[in-house]
Amino acid sequence: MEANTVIQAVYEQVLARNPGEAEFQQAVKEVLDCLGPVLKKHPEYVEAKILDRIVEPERQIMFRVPWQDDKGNIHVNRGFRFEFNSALGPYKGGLRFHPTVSASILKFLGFEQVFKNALTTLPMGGGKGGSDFDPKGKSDNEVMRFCQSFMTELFRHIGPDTDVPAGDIGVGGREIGFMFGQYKRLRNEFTGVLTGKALNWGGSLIRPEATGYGCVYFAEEMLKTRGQSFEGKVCTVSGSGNVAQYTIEKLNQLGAKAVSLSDSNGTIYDPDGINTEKLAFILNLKNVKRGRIKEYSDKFGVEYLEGKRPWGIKCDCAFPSATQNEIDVEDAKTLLKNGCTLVAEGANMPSTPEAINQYITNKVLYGPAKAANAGGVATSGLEMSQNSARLSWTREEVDERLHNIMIAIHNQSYEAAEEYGQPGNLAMGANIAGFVKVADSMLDQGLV
Ligand code: NDP
Ligand code: 2IT
Repeated sequence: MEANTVIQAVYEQVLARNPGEAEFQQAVKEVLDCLGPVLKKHPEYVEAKILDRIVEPERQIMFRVPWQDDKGNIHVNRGFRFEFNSALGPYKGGLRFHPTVSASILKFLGFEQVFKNALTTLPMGGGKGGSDFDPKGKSDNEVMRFCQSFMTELFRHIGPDTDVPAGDIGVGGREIGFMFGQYKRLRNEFTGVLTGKALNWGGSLIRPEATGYGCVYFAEEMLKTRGQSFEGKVCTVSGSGNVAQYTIEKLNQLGAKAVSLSDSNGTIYDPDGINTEKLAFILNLKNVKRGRIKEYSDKFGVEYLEGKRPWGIKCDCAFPSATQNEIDVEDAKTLLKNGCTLVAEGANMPSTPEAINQYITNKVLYGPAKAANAGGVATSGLEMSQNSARLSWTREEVDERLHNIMIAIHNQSYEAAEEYGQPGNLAMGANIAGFVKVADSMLDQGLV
């Protein structure tokens, strides 16, 4: 069968089997659309039905999570883990706690994770999980009771050689701690079953910084291909959580000026730049006080754009670091009109397909999520290595490994794009490089 006919048939099967799951369908289409030339070159993938197999999670787990709030009221949330692909190693990927979490959201994230993890050069399969639980406005005790209940079911499905979850939206150091404690109690084992742990008990230096730092390292490689650096570049950043915070820290270190942050209520615009002192305020506001970004504008007297995202602000480089589909085609056109020449995705799937088209046709330096934000999971992989060896590396050692991994991901994506006839198209290059590694491993392992 002709490559495009195969791809179309697989896509139609995905639509039929996953009705109404718009985000999952979007993520699958974005990858499939890049694979035509690969199937032409590798008829063995078609023969072995690699595409049909790769779009179907190996295992899907869905469970009830009952918990009690501080007043004694009972709540029931839904818990999930999608164990997508284990061709390269144990399932690996974060847990998201957010009211919008659904099978569609977690399947899109799990699917993306498979190729992202392949690009990291480390031995990790792909998975994703989470819950529609909303940590906002909950006390520490409520979050702890929820995490304990969630792990009381999840523990039987995971393990350091089986499936190793980590953080994502709404899951940071606090939640990882509560879940690790419960896992240890249920199994009577101290193992590296979760990553993003605190430093005292098995965490890795640089893991908190890794996604943001990695995204900026990746963007720096893109700039280098045009003989440029970050010195003096004006950058917009969305979100104000883990990824946004450390993206700004690294941009500052490299001489750029980050001028925005946001949350789901609005955006702050600070034309003087979010310097070290202001960033320290954000870390305390978001990670300790768990407040809203508006408080930044009250404190530093800058503009607050209620209900708006940062894409109307003039910039050289944009770092979407909040959530999926946060840049639509109109936002992309506005970015281009204002002279933006680089988009590096800290968030997963932050750009709609039409926005991506704008970047590609206008030769924007575009770092797709599965390449640009892979530094987080890569450093989780480094945390797993340190746990297995029962030792910890210095900050400098982990940072250097992270930096080299981001350079390697850029090079693999760049080279695959050239090899398959679309030089400079890193979205295509990343999809192909990640896919080929997983597909070859699936072939090696027989019909599983
Ligand atoms: P956090 O929970 O630390 O922060 C999330 C930020 O995004 C908050 O500012 C939040 O605002 C905002 N946000 C979340 N959902 C929405 C929404 N629906 N609309 C508008 N704003 C929203 O998460 P992370 O920083 O860890 O994750 C951010 C993105 O990066 C996600 O796409 C995640 O998948 C991705 N990512 C994370 C990695 C990691 O290691 N943590 C690794 C790779 C990718 P509010 O407080 O109002 O909800
Ligand atoms: O999307 C992602 O890559 C993450 N949330 C990090 C996953 C991990 O296992 O560190």
